[in-house]
Amino acid sequence: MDVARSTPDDAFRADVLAGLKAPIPAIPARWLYDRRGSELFEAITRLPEYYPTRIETGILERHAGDVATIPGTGDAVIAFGSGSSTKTPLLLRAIAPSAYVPIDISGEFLRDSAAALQAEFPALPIHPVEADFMRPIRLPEAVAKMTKLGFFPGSTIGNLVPRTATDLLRAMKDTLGEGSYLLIGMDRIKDAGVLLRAYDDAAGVTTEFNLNLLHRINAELDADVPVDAFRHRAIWNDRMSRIEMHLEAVRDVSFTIDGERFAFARGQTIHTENSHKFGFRDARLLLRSAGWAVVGEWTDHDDWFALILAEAEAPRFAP
Ligand code: AVI
Repeated sequence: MDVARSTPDDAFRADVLAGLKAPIPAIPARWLYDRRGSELFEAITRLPEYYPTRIETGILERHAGDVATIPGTGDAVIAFGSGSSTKTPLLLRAIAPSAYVPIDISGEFLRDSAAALQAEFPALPIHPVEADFMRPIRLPEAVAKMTKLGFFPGSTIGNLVPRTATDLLRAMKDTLGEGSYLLIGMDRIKDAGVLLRAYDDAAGVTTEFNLNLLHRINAELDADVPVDAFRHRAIWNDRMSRIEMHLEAVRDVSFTIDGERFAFARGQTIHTENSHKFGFRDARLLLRSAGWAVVGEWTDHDDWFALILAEAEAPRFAP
């Protein structure tokens, strides 16, 4: 018997078609990260204008040892995402955990990065979990009784709107359990010029990253989007405290995707990503709204980026 199954392709098609028909056209940012998109994002992290990776790595170099001194942050490190090849080793070296659990929805990334880490830490038990961490996850039996430190660097939390960010932080709390800790990177609100340069670099790598979404639509869906009819735009939305990435039509344009016709007038945009930035209190309020109490915070000398340690609070009666 044939069983109807929805594939990632179906989800991509459905998101693109629905997103382009929406009153404010938008495509979920996760579709930016195919193989080429992930390579381009890696290239972005090395750009001179893109400060978050460099600064967060510096904070970890200076302060991972401070995290290790807090009791209960020692037994198992649970990484949400495959882990970064520089940041994760810095944390593992400082914490010296008894186990490491990377969680990622992409089995391929997970296996590659786990193998690379195993080579660097041959004695460390690594238990990769292929799963979507937006939902609570049952962790491997081997770490069930261990104290847990979740790790979510990169200010990836900023790519979610606050309502979804709260859902994710709650799911992380359910996954890790009461009394566990979360070490999370959050990018600060700062001068708009600095932010705009970080998301619209002189070498044009972020332009290529954004336009790659249109190439992906043409390659994977039955589509004929003229990529040269769009340009990358980064906007600082002060009211929402976020950088927005858009693809803006540079002329009137029409195209077909999967047999459906779309028309964009010159100047109309497709919203492709948000990157929220957080003031000192914003970060704490977001974490608190999901049951995480901040117990430590480390920043760089310009206060451009924060690495925050939070503890999963037990529910309590409140007035
Ligand atoms: C993955 N994420 C944290 C990046 C950011 O800064 O929001 C994605 C990115 N988009 C353009 N440049 C970087």
